[in-house]
Amino acid sequence: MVQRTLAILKPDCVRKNFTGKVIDQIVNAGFKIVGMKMVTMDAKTAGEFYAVHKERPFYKSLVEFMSSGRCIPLVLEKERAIEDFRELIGATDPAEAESGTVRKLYAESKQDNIVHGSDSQENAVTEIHFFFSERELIPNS
Ligand code: IDP
Ligand code: MG
Repeated sequence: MVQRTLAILKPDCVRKNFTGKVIDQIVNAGFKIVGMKMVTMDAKTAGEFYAVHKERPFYKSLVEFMSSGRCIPLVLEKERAIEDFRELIGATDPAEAESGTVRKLYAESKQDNIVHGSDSQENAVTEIHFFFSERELIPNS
């Protein structure tokens, strides 16, 4: 089934100029980019995006990190996009990520881990709409 997932190139990715390399890896893995923008989230917005983690000890630091600079939300389309993108990026902690994954290649810590990927169909829909309106995602060729 063709699915859509939400990716975010996080502020560390943009700051370190890995944007081009990571997008190249995403496209080479067969994902079609159907939405892309650059945003800077304030703390309130970053906190809302990660609200599911608000009781976790790393939440405050995560919100500071995610609102520390520009990031790039992407809507990606592919067969099994959600699962395949999680595989492409690797484990949350780069020390545990498989070789060749985005996080293994570029991430420096469990928090500063370069990229976000939706973890379920339901969350993908919610997260896509967090950043993109329907009219920005009109299906085309
Ligand atoms: P995921 O991004 O692989 O889905 P989640 O558990 O959903 O990982 O956590 C969301 C984000 O919170 C991670 O990508 C990472 O930036 C940060 N994070 C998760 N666990 C930790 C931790 O133990 N310490 C610091 N930051 C963390
Ligand atoms: Mg997650």
